[in-house]
Amino acid sequence: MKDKKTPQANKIDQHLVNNDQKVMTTNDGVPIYDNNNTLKAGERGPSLQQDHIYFDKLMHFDRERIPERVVHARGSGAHGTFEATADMSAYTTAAFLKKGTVTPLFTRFSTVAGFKGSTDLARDVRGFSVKFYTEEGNYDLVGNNIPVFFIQDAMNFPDVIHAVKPEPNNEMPQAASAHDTFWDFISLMPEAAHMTMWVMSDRAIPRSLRMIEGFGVHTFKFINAEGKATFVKFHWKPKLGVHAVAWNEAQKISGFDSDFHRRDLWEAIENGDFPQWDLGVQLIPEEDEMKFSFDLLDPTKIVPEELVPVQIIGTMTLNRNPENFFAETEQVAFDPGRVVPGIDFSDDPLLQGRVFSYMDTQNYRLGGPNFHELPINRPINGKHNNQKDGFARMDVLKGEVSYFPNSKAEGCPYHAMLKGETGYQSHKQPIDAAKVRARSDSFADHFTQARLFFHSQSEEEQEHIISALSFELSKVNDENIRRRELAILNQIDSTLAKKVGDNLGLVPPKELDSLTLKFARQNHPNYPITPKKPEVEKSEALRMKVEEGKGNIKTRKVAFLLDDGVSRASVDSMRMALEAEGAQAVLIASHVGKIKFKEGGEEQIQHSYLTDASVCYDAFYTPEGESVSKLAENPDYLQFINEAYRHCKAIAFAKGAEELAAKSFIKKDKGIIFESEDNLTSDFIQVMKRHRIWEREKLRKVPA
Ligand code: HDD
Repeated sequence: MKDKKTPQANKIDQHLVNNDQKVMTTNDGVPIYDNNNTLKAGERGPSLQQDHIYFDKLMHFDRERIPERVVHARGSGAHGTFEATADMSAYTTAAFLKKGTVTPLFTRFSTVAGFKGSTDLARDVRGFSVKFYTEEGNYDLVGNNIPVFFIQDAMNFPDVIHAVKPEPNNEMPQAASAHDTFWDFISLMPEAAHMTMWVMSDRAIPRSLRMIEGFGVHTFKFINAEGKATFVKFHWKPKLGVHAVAWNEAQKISGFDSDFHRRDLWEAIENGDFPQWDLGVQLIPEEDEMKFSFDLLDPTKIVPEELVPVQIIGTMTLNRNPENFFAETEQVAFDPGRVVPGIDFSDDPLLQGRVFSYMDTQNYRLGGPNFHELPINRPINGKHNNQKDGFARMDVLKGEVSYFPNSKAEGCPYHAMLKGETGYQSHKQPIDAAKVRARSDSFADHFTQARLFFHSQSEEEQEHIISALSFELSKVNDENIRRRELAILNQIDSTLAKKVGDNLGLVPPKELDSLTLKFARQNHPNYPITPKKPEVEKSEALRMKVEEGKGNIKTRKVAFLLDDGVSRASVDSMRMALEAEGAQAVLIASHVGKIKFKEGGEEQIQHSYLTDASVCYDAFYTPEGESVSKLAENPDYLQFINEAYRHCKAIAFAKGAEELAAKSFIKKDKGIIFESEDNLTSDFIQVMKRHRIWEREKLRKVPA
């Protein structure tokens, strides 16, 4: 499975360059004799202008960087496949959704605000883009891990991005929304209220890219063979569950390993632990368009799963890392406008605007109109048209004809209708309207679903949202902005607003700020408009918390904290139990290289207290042996377990190692496993399945 070559992989393989046993050449293939010295007039003399070998090398080097993506610059990608598992033919003609079809794909995950080299653990939305290389051309599903967006109309996109990116005068802060301009904008845009709740929730600090959901966000349309449309919402559901880290932990991971998510994805795929997501759809008949309390075209709204259930229609597996980051992950060009027959756009004004922006940005970022010819972007069924020339054209068009209609090439390439074949046909949606720049009042309910989200969270998740908002707004300098946002929070939930207000030393205003109202009334002159009664007031599907007895520990990283003299038996019994559940044991000692066991024998290890930190692991185990007395004197070890305790992780101690807990801030709770009191391996695994003991946070905070 690991090396399974899909048709897309074969396309890329044609361009792979293998330097094994090859002499180094210039870009024209001339063998290079000396790659160390420029051409000079004498050994100590000036360099000569005729050094074409040096110029060839530097000219290329000087042009190695291309503009990074204006948003979603930081990302990681992988190849994989999608297998359709349900019969969707009643709704769509899309060939890749025919039951049993396996389609190659490339997926790129990203953060939004940070630059290309910024930390993976920023509090931010995660991009979730999938390019399906279908038999009918490329289909791009360019979504996020949050099912709604900040704004309703594409016209505001540059504004929200300018507000969240580093401020233009001093280019600070990097990859962070905790600053004045972001909250200034958000507090003037009540339509952002719902997305704000999501982005302040644990969804914005995932444990792994393999543990995020994905959403198409907008309502799209499926079109069937009769030309009938059905509204559709897309969902990706990760097989590993949805999990987050703690905020204090996220900040520290950013220092210890700012590639944390990229590394996690890469290593999982290298190890053969292929991440998988089910693709789900919510289907809404066209006739039901106006049936809901919210507008289906409004990208700040979800369709609650209790109202329209998600049906699983296939599975994505990521099973191959890119050969070359730049050629594939950087040059891949996603575009929500790339749709295949059977899929069409709804009139969501954000989606409509996106259809222009992506093609435009790729033309700029990838240097012209031939970016489709880059190996990662090529459709597997080939492309045939009369488009030609332009910068970096790679295809060599044969013959004298580059126009249509023609007789000289027998009308080829012909358009499908000429031979009565099917091709892409847009949904024949009737339109009879006046041209206006305006917004429908059906988009004016900004708080009902923000409330739905907040009220659907567990108590711990709600506390995290309150802390996140308090953190962010504390970093805002302008008190008017803080107050304006508190007024918005007060419209969502008064306890939420009060708790955040207490942390800011402010009483939340009852009414929306006059400036917020002024801007809202530009879209809706009668704002605020009484909202319709929602169909659903709480949705289990919006929670991340893992229920007792559910979840799994596959691919979780467990740190074995030890030193020379550790008992091999104590290490191996736990290691076997964890590996049987698909988790990984990582041995950490005061030095890398060989560690010596109490029973004799050695093992080569890669990690030490110098190189690693507790924040990069899911759970902790201290085996017994002569190592225990060494760890008792090791402040790095104590830092490991104190921090693990603070971040609500499972921590286990073998019988002879339990005394170490007394040296730390740890107090026994159900996440602390003592071999003398608990069933060491099975209780440890059981606690890890719940991901975190979040309740510990409330009961006891410790310095770490
Ligand atoms: Fe966007 C990139 C997702 C609204 C304009 N967007 C980009 C990427 C993702 C999204 C995942 C990264 C693609 C990759 O991995 O290469 N964007 C979204 C979602 C949105 C959204 C889910 C709302 C539902 N975006 C949006 C709007 C506009 C853009 C309204 C402009 C009108 N987005 C862009 C862009 C980017 C982009 C400027 C930057 C790099 C790129 O396209 O390829 O065109």
